[in-house]
Amino acid sequence: MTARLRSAGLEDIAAKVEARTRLSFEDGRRLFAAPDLLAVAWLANRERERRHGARTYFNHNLRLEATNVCTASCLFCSFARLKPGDAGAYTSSVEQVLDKLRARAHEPLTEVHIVNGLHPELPFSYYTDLLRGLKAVRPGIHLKCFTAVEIAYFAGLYGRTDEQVLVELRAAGLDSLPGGGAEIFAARVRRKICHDKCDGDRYLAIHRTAHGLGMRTNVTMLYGHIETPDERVDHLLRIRALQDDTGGFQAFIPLAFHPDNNQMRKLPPPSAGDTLRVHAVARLMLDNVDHIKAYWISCGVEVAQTALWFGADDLDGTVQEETIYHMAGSSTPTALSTGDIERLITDAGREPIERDTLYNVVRVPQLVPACVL
Ligand code: V47
Repeated sequence: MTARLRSAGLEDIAAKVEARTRLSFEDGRRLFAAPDLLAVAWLANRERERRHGARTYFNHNLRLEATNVCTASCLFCSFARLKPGDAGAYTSSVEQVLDKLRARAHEPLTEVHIVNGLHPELPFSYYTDLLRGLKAVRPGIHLKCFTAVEIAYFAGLYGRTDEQVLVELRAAGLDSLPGGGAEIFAARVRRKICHDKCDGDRYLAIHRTAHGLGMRTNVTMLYGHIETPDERVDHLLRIRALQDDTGGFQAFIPLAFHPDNNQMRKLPPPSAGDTLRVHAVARLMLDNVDHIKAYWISCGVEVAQTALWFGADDLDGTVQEETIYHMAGSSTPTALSTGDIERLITDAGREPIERDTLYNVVRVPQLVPACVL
């Protein structure tokens, strides 16, 4: 591989990775530009295996979106409806959301992941009742709910600080924050694609506050639209800088832009090659984040499976109900069983580990690859 890395012009970066020397902005830029994708992958995979060996994580989770009413008008969003009463707008009652969890009483779920629109009329008690209700239905369940963008919106709407919002939601049962809403931190991009929601600094400040309160969070990057490679690297370095201070991020999740039914529908979706490269570069640049997640709903099942050799060590989970990506054109199933995920991982030559949200091991499935059956 040394000769190949040399001819790919990546020998110095390989030496840094080997010596565990932190990669620079310029290194990130070169990794995005290097034509030899498999050389980049090789470096990322070595780093992935150094941290996790063949272990590949997934969880048994349930994804819910309680309302799609959203005052923000993000150009990439196919899910949101501006006002209650607009065609296709819905807001579930707390009981309707709880019923979705009750209906899965027989499933060994460990996590509920909720992301909503920014609804202008619901009372704060809707969210605290929701959390309390979910915990009453399944006391042991981990509630990973509300993006930093939602937390910022709650603070403005209900006249609280970000910290007060987090403290009150936590008292009602919130356990961690999902990574949604990060998009691209660069102000140039945010002004164009999501001008009316919180900026990158506020997103990161809310994660910092959550970490300070002892909560773990995830962080994402929406790629493959109008961002430049430099803006991707900038995004990764801002995450790395916060992680140096707090250590509170558990996983980084690249999110592939889906163009159907939104205002950026003229753009093509990112290619498989670009998707695999983003996972690989993230693994190399984010030297202080433990997990790189290939969210199969976003990058597709086959590419997610391949990403397990491009730096990713996690596939997210069973999901079960998903609308954000399917309204934007995702052609994946909306759910996978734990058996499906275990088989995908094993067939990729990796070792499935069922985890909980905090990466505690729940179960180590025993499977053999289909090719030896
Ligand atoms: O915030 C919206 C993105 C996010 C589109 O924390 C789109 O474990 C692509 O954050 N094309 C929600 N992306 C999903 C999310 C997430 C997913 C999986 C795991 C975790 C985690 C978090 O989806 C939004 C936005 O960035 N999004 N529309 C679209 N058309």
